[in-house]
Amino acid sequence: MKPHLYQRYRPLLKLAILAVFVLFISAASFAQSGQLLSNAGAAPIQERLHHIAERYAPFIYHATDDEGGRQDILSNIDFDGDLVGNNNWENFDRYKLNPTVYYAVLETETHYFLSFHLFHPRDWNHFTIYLNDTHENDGENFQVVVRKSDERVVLLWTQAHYLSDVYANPGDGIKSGKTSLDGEILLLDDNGAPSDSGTHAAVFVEAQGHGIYGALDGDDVVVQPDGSFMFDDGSGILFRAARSDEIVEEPSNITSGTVPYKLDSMTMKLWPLLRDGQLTGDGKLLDGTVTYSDELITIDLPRYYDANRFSGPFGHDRGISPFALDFSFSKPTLGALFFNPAKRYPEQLKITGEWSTQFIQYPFTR
Ligand SMILES: [Ca+2]
Ligand SMILES: [Ca+2]
Ligand SMILES: [Ca+2]
Ligand SMILES: [Ca+2]
Repeated sequence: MKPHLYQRYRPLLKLAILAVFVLFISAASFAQSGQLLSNAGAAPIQERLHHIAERYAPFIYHATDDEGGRQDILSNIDFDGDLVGNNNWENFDRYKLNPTVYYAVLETETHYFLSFHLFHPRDWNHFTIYLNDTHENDGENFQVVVRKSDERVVLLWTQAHYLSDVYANPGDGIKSGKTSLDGEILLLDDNGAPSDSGTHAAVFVEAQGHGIYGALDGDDVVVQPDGSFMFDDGSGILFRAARSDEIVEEPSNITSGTVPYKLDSMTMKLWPLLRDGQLTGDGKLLDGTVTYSDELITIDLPRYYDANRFSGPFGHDRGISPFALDFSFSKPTLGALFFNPAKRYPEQLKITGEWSTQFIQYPFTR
């Protein structure tokens, strides 16, 4: 009796299933194993006070999701080679990221104000319910204030999901006012060890949603006296400014370790484009304009990154723009902490001691 067809061809069928399986696995590993295109971003630019940004460059303790953690790596805003926002969710899977911290420094007679911006191509989670809980492009900001007379970091302001927190240490002349202080600042020396005279403020960044907080706010990260550190959820990376001979590139280990970042000037790279109207609108990098105006500047201020991925009823444009710094996220003061922090802080906090409101070489002029 002839064997049943199935019996007869079973070895062949097995072979075919095996071949399909092998193809599938190799396709999956092809996609995952570094077949990404090189990072296509432009080289960083330095501004006049770059040395101040280096001296006070923050230590960023960034929690990472141990499964989708590549989405928690700091990126440059033009990783895919353009300053277009609405292709970034898609291009995230195509290009390598380049850990970058954007900065802008303002100077008065008495203080330096250092604005920092962190960017990720995706604000994400494992199961979106499309209520703007995930979105294309993610930006969050923070700011460090340095007293020039004793070169001390006296204030840290951080942004998380359109809200913000303020931190200052006792004895530095900054107390709660209309806005209450949320805690103290963890200061680190150049090696990342806690030190009262350290010049590097430490911040914590959440996985997935990427909100920023002072490192002492909660138990998310613990930094030991020797500079070693541990994340409460286990998985996370310390990003710190690159030293002179270090290469900056996307890390292969996304769950632990220390990764260098490069500093790139917003004042040099983004401000001229914003000023000239080339940065804002559908199809550009940023969108969602409101007007910010004070005695120094009147500007159409973009609140968000531009995007086109459906993410919920509040619209596609969600990630916070690098210029949208203030105690709240509403008009007309949004932008005040970026363009006029020397005026804005005394409106919200009690500040004693020297405090000039006159900027030196104010760069945001037309
Ligand atoms: Ca892009
Ligand atoms: Ca898109
Ligand atoms: Ca976010
Ligand atoms: Ca838009």
